[in-house]
Formats: sequence, structure tokens, C-alpha cells
Amino acid sequence: MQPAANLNHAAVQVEDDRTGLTPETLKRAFLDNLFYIQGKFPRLATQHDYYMALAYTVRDRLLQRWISTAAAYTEQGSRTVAYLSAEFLMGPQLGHNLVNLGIYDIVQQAVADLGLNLDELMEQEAEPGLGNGGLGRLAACYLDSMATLEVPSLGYGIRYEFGIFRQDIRNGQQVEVTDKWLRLGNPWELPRPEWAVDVKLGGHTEAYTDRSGRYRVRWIPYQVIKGVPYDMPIAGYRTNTCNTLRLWSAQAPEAFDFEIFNSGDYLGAVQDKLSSENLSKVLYPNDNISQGKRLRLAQQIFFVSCSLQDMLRILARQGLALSQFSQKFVIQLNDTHPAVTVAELMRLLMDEHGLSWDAAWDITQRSIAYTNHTLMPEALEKWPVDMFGQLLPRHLEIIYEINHRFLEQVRARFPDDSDRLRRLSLIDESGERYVRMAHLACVGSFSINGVAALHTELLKQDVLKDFYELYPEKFNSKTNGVTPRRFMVLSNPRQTEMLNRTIGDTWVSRLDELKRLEAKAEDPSFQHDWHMIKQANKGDLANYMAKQNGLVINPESLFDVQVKRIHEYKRQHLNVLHIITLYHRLKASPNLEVPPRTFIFGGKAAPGYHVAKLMIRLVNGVAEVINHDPAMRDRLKVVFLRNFNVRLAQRIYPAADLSEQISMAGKEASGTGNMKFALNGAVTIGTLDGANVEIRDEVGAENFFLFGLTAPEVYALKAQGYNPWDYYQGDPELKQALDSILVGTFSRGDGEVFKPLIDSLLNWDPYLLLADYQDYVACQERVGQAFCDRTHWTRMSILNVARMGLFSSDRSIQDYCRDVWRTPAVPIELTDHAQLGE
Ligand code: NBX
Repeated sequence: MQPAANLNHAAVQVEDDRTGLTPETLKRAFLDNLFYIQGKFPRLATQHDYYMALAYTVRDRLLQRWISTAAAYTEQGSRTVAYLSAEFLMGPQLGHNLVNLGIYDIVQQAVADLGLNLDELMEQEAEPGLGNGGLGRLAACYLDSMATLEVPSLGYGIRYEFGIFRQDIRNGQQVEVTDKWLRLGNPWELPRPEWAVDVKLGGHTEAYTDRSGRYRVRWIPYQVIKGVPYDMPIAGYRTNTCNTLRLWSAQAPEAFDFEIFNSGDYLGAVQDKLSSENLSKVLYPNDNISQGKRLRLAQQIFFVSCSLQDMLRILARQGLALSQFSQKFVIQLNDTHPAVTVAELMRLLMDEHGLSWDAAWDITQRSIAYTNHTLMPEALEKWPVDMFGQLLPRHLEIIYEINHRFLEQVRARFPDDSDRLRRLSLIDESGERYVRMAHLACVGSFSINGVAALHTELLKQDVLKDFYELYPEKFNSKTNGVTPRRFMVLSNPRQTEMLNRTIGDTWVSRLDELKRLEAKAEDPSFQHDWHMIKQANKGDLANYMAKQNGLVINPESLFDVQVKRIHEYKRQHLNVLHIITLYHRLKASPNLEVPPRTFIFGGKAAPGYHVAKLMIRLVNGVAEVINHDPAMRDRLKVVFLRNFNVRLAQRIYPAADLSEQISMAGKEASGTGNMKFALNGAVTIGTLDGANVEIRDEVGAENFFLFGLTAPEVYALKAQGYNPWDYYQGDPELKQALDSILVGTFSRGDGEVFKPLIDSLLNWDPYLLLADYQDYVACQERVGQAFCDRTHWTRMSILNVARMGLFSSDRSIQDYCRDVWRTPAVPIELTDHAQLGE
């Protein structure tokens, strides 16, 4: 569309106040925003008003990049990654945008000149916690890297009104509080109501013959919901690229209200509006477990349909034909949460755009790539066929047809193999019938990837074995990565300054340059400075823990940290068994020579996951006993930090000495916290699981504390018949630790509280804690000894950082671009697009 003729040559002056980067313009812009947007003058303004004024000042400086980027992509018809994810765990935006725009220091100075403190202002921001854990945070890191690498991309997701719950701890137990992150307004989003779309739900389908005599299907829905996009800017690190994260918010469509309104049922119409808005109300708080709720399926089709319709609009707007869809877009599915994309794209192309099955299938299969994030059977999504058909009758028909054609092919390749057909079918018919979303994703995509080398191998051998035999060419591995901008530059300014001083600042976007630090690993003065930085970071965290938990923490103690979602397979309780053992040893032998340790935990449990909640209670029970025991003063402390989120993560990684990555081998797909710790100079104690394997390969076995069974050993032990009782009886220290929990030592004498947890360990122990206990405790002894040799420990810490270059999300994204997406970079020139006629 051309602008109206009389606007063609009109021009807006982009004022200096909205682009200028000098302290003077920044200060003027800040005061201007305080007055004109917040409607406050300094004497009445709150810290939050100041934060908002600063956020708008920064947003203004993003807008020119954002508009130039959109214009360049439109003009050039650039090939674009559509990253579909039910979760984007973005974390606070202000600091990160300051880093990426390269204006952190100057803004810090400007606000200081106004008598304000940048850290305090950043504290005012409500963090967008639109994700559960690793999967959601990975999506956020990937957006940062795509923008930094100038890869055209659109993130598509849901604008949850309530993100992941806030975790409170009362009487040692988790209490969930709703996260009203939008309450005071969100300066980092722009609503785009003009691009709203409708999504249909429920009802039935009808066959009909169109004017050219072709068989067609129309879907008469029971309900229509409007999706309104809200755009967030995603600025690259020191590039002009500013991509978009487009999150959909559910609303009732006016037309629907209107009909009921005319019939006089006004309150009924309002009720419908409310129920429509429920769709994007809340993030499901489960990680690595699928609940099979109708509302969750509705959320999935909602954001998938909105996003695909948006892509088709963009395609048309750029004058491209439907047949060019897979040239314009590559769709990456972040796990199976958006896997209904396969059926919805087919439906849109056939039913709404008149394509034949074959033409639609060709486009669909060429456009979609699927990332798997889990080996946990309970996390594999499947929907009861009845529920699926009631909500998505047309999609179920399409899935049946895909399945029919697919199984025909399988039958041709593997005649007389009905078992294989049953295993591969998109429909699980072993009992109640289910739609298997991972199977739909595998059949409908051209690429299937795991998130670490071991994970991909296990997918090929186990979870997706039949698909690997059928389509070996689709499988590839993409080891996860994390963004050094947020998890080093922003969160660890001391280490960043030292790295910059030593090797220059290009490592921030070329992380392999950290290699050049290796030369310094033996340098005593460098080691000394490195150690002092870790001490200062630990001091900061000690102050935080003093405020939050009322504990006096010795910053000289070994900070032994496990922060991640609470899950049995991640084995936080194995960590606890070691703490109890150490406690018993110190009680029995007060002169035992072990370094003082502070055990730090953080993480949320899914609200319905009772055993995980008990694990939190156990940590707090052990903390209560140990922290109050005078004999343990200066020797052991245990801290559970409430409400682990992105902001808290950024405080913790820089202060860690030891990173706990102790999942049962074969269960953690990759892990990404493991990378964040090591990049901040922590040494890892871990199993050969997920990306730990590759981290150890990179940093060197001598700089990594390895313990535990390997994945093949785990399978072998289980096959041979694992009996946890044998380990309990065979190891007096293990028995003592478990018994002490059972008799109520850590629950004020109540012997019932932890019974379910201990019973499960003694009778079943699916994650082999008891089998790995002895090796873990022995390994922890080696850790303690190594920590006592400060030079040795510091050298390990330096070498960990120096050798972690592979684990930048920039490297991951380059791998995806090269092997899967085939998306060339598009450099952006800043032009004055405020010139309306362009
Ligand atoms: O994805 C995580 C894996 O557990 C990690 O090993 C991996 O590093 C990370 C990124 O690849 N998976 C994860 O976070 N899953 C979920 O949060 C999840 C959420 C909802 C759901 C299933 C899984 N229904």
C-alpha cells in the first residue's frame, strides 16, 4: 500500500531527543518522558516512574533500528526464521537493551547526574517470565543471537497475562503467588490491533463441492477468538538489526458479541468475552510434564493459527505466491507445543486458500523443522482423540489423512510389519486413543534435531528410533548455547572488565576468542585478580542472602550451587544426601579437614508435583537444622533462595564456585545452566549427561569433576534388575542419611512428612540416586580438597572460561542457519524512515 498522495512528501523530524546518545540528550529525553508519558514531575515521581521514563528513552532509541529493519526485510523479501514457541523466558529488558545498544555506561552516568541509581531503576522492572525453564530461556537466547547475527527472524508466542508464578517460601514450603507482571504497564511492547486475526474452535465440518466441482471442506466453528499481536523489539548486540517477538493476546471478536447482543443476552455476551480472554491468561507451570488439559491445547492452536495467518499476510503483502511460502519462511517448532502447525498450515492452504492436498503437503513439509527437548516419557505430548476432535474437528480429519498416507508409505517400505505400523502411527491405539504430537512433528517436518550430541543419539536409538530408521536424513544435532550478552556482560561486569582488559572486547560476539585467556592461566598476578573478582561477586550474593534469608554467609566458603527447576530426575535430593552425610561426618569428627561450604539451592516445583515440593521442603528442613547448629557455624550453611528467575539467576552464576549438574545420565536433554555457570568461572560436578559431555570435552577432564553411571550403565543396571535396598543396606553412611530423614530429624521430629520421598527412593528409585550416591560423595571429597588449593582451583576456573567458547548461542544459531534454515544474514542500514513517502 502506498501512503496517501498528500502524505508522500511529508516528513517527520526524528528529534535528537529520541535518537541522541550524549549524556545531555539522554537526560533531556528522560525528563521529557517523565513529564509527557508518566505525567509526573520529579517531586511526585516514584522510582517506578523513573524506570518507565528511562525505559521509554531506551525504546525510542530502538525504534529507528526496528523500523529500518522491518523496512529492509519488506523491501528485500528476506528469508525469515519463524521461531514458534509456547514460552519465551525473556527476563528483564532494560539492562539487556542497554548492553546491546552499547549505551550502558553512558546511561548509567546520565541517570547518576540526575541523582538516580541505574541498578535501583532496573530493579523496578517486572520481569516477563513467560516460560518455565530451559526451553523458554533457550528461545530468548536464540532471539538475541539471531538479531546479533543479523538473521531475519520473527519470534511467535503467547502474551500470557500471568507468567510463571512467584514462589514464596512459608514454613519451608513453596507457596505460589500469581505473577501480575503487566500491572504497572509494559513499556517494551507495541500493540498491533490492526493485524488481529480470528481463530476458530469447536463445532463441526461440512463437505461441499466448489464451483469447479472440487471436493472441499468447510469448518463451522462453535467459537471464534480474536488474537491481537503485541510486538517486542529484539535488538542485536552492536548491530542495527532489531527483530520482533510477536506475542498473541486473546480477545472476544466484536462480531460475535454483536450477534448475542442483538438477541438481548448482553451478560451472556460479556461472559463469552471473558471466557475468550482466558485463553492467554496463564502459562501452564509444568516443565517436562504434559498435563493434557483442553485449555492448553486451545492455547497451542491459538498461537499457532495466529502466527501462520500472520505469515500468510506478510507473504501476500510482499507480493509473493503461496508456492513461495517455504522460500520466504522456515518455521522452527520449539518442542511439540506448536506441533499442530503441521495440521493448521495444511488447513489454511487447502480450506482457506484452495490448494490441493499435494501442493499443501509439499509446502508444509518443506517449511517446518522440529526441535525435541526431552527424553522424559511423561513430557511427550499426546491428546485424547475425543478431546482433540471436539476442539479441532477439521485438524483431526487432516491428521487422519496424513496418517493414512504416511502408513501407506511405511507399509510399502516395511511389508508385514504391523508392529512397526502401530509404533509409528500418529494415533496411539494401545488403550484410550491419543494423537501423538511428536509423531505429527516428525512426519510433517524436513528436520528433526536434539539439543546436545548425546541427546540426539538417544533420540535416534530410543525415543524416535522408528522415525530414524525411516528418515535418517532428517536427523541432526544442535547443541544448545547461551547468550554471553546477558549471562556475562550484563550479569558479571567485573569479569567482563577483566576479560576486556586482557583480550579486548571482541569475545562478546566471537566467544571462541576466550581461548586467548589460556595463556594467562598460570600467571600469578592474573590468578590473583581473577580470584578477587570471584570473591567480590560472592560478597554481593552473600549480602543478598543476608537480606533474603537472614543468614551470615562467609564469602570465603565454597559456594556450591544447584539452581534449576525442581525435578526428581535432576536429583536435588542427591545433593541433599551429600549435605546430610557431611553433617554427620562433622558431628562425629569435629576436626575433619574440609573447607567451609555454603550450599545454595533455587528453583520452582510445578504446583501439582508433590514429590518435587517435598524436595524443597527437605532442603529447607536440612537448612533449619544445620544453620542453627552452633557446631556447624563457619563450616556448613544451607540456603534455599526463593523465586529463582532470570534476574536472580544473573546474581547467582557469577558468584558460584561449584556448579551442580547431577541428573541421572540419559535424562537431561542438554542443560543450559551448566553453560552459564562455567562461563562465569564455576567448576562443574556432573554426570555424563546432556551437554555436560561436551563441556567436559572442551574444558578438559582435569578441570571437571565427573561421577556417576553413564547412560549405557544406567540401562544395563535397570535391565539386570535394580534394587535400591541393596545400596541402602550396603552403605552405612547412606543408611544413616536416609534414616535421619525418616525419623524426622529435618522435620521437627515428624516422621511422616518425608515418608513418600524416602519410600520412593527405597522401593523404586527410578533415577538411581542410591546407585550414584557413593561415587558422588567421593567426588565431592575431591572437590573439597581441590578447593583448598587456591592456585589450582583458580587455574581450573580460568580454563573453564577460556574453553567455553563453543557454548555461545551465536554458535548454535550459526549451526541452525547453515544446516537447517539456510537463511543468509541481512545487514541493516539505518535510514530515516520517519520520511513517510519512502
Ligand atoms: O530444555 C529443557 C530440557 O530439560 C533441558 O535439558 C534443555 O537444556 C532445555 C533447552 O533445550 N526442557 C524444558 O525446559 N522443558 C519445559 O520447560 C517444558 C515445558 C512444558 C512442557 C514440557 C516441557 N509441557
